[in-house]
Amino acid sequence: MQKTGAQILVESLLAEGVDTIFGYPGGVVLPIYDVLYDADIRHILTRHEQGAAHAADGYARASGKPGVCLATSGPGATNLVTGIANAYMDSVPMVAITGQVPTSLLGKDSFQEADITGITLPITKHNFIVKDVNDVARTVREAFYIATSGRPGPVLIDMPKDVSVGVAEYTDPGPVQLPGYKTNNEPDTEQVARAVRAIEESERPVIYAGGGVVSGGAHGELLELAEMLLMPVATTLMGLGGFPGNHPLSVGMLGMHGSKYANYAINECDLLIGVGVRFDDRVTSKLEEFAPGAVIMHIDIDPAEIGKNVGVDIPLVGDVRLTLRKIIERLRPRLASQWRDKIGVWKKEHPFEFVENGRIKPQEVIQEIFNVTKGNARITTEVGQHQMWAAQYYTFTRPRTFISSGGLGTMGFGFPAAIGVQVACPDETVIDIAGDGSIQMNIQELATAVHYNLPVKIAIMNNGFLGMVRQWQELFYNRRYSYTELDNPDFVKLAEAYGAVGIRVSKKSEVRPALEEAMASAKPVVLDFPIEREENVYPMVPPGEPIHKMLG
Ligand SMILES: Cc1ncc(C[n+]2csc(CCOP(=O)(O)OP(=O)(O)O)c2C)c(N)n1
Repeated sequence: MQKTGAQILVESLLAEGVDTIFGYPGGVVLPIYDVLYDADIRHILTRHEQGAAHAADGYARASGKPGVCLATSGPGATNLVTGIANAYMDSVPMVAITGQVPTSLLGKDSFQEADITGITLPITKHNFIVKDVNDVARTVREAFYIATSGRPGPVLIDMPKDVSVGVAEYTDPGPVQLPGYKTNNEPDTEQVARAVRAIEESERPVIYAGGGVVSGGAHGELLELAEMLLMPVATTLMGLGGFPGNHPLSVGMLGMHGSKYANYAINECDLLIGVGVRFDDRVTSKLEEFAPGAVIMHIDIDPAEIGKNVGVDIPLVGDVRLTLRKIIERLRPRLASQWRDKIGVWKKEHPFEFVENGRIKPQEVIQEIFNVTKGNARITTEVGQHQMWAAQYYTFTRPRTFISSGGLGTMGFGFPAAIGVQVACPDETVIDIAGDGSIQMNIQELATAVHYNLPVKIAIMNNGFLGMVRQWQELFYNRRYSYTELDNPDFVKLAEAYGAVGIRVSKKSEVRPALEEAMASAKPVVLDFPIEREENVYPMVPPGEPIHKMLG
């Protein structure tokens, strides 16, 4: 049957199992919106395209399914850019669809024209401009395949208006055939054998687990491997929840604001097993002194990651879950118990610490959020000190429960992401732990949350500063607080103006009841916690120092 490009697009999305799109309309996507009017897909109208991209990202991270966002050409498309880059840096499967001016107007500086495939080339796994309506169905199939296979990532489809209104026969394009695109799922048998030998020979092994464990669904295998040899497990920010934070073998997060015991363990280990990690500089700090005495093993599905930042002795390119399984099958259990005992002592001697002084402390607020939710909430964060406190003081025991902008560090991510998470998990408690600076970057999405009855909670750690930047100014710029002090709106009134609930907490004794009230509410709630203005995040590895040399 003959169909328009827009109809074929929507049918193709349905064929990929898409049930939700986050988007914002405009002139050249009107044909697509017209089809969506009665399609069996839920469209969430955000208040900014950046919000749509982050919501699709949050939806994908929480559900494991690809997130889909849709925007018009020109400014609509460029407003998606930060969200696409964010998904790219954190390897999140996403399909972004943009409208484009008609093919006859391309390259003529036409109204609302932007070369979005050119702009997003370095921040997408792949992108397409569809110039023939006969290619729509196949392009959508390929886009979803590329976004979700191998190392996941965002794929963009640019749809010129004449393609959306053009007509063609709709037939299912069948299985994807991309001879130039290969994923490396099976690890090399010889390398697996080397890995097993190295693990069996090591006295002081440490596992360093990243976002690849979460996105690769390898948490079960990771737990099994760690328990077989009593190996301590450190995670990156992205890896939180990939290993239960309350497990005796967990040493929590490593790196710049990681635990002291995780960083000491990395410094003294003789074997470092990186699983689905990038050896990011926030983790390694001074590269020459990172894990100085260790044989380095790296398991990753993306061969381009191996050796990118550190020299790797034992590379294992393959699906993380499959590779761990192959290692487990060959490994003989043997317990590195002396090493475990040593780490146990570090854990006792160097816990996370803060000074209690009767005022509202962000660390305590986060502990209370953990207590009130019994650790069962899905937590998103913005970027800054509050993000690090959330990582340090909330214990994540399940994958896909901590959702944060790791690679790009995008302020304004957490709240729209929380909207996407709440859409994906309607029966769960979703909380955005925010800073007063970050929340103002996408606060307009309160209207979205209210409109769709999404009971997302926002807990603002309000220090009247761009806190993380202020902390660096305090420590490294002689307290010269250049443009980091904030005059904030009244967040309670702002919440109410949007139709949400606003709660201000002025005393420590009110923290718990306020949180209980918020969790019991069926509405979006903004909680304003005035915290100490100059509270710092510790421990901290100063930039350029080796990771075992921490302040605080
Ligand atoms: C879009 C964007 N702009 C600037 C930055 C740089 N930056 C990192 S943390 C931070 C301060 C965040 O302040 P706030 O949200 O109030 O959180 P706090 O650190 O006080 O918890 C800034 C400006 C960023 N990460 N993202």
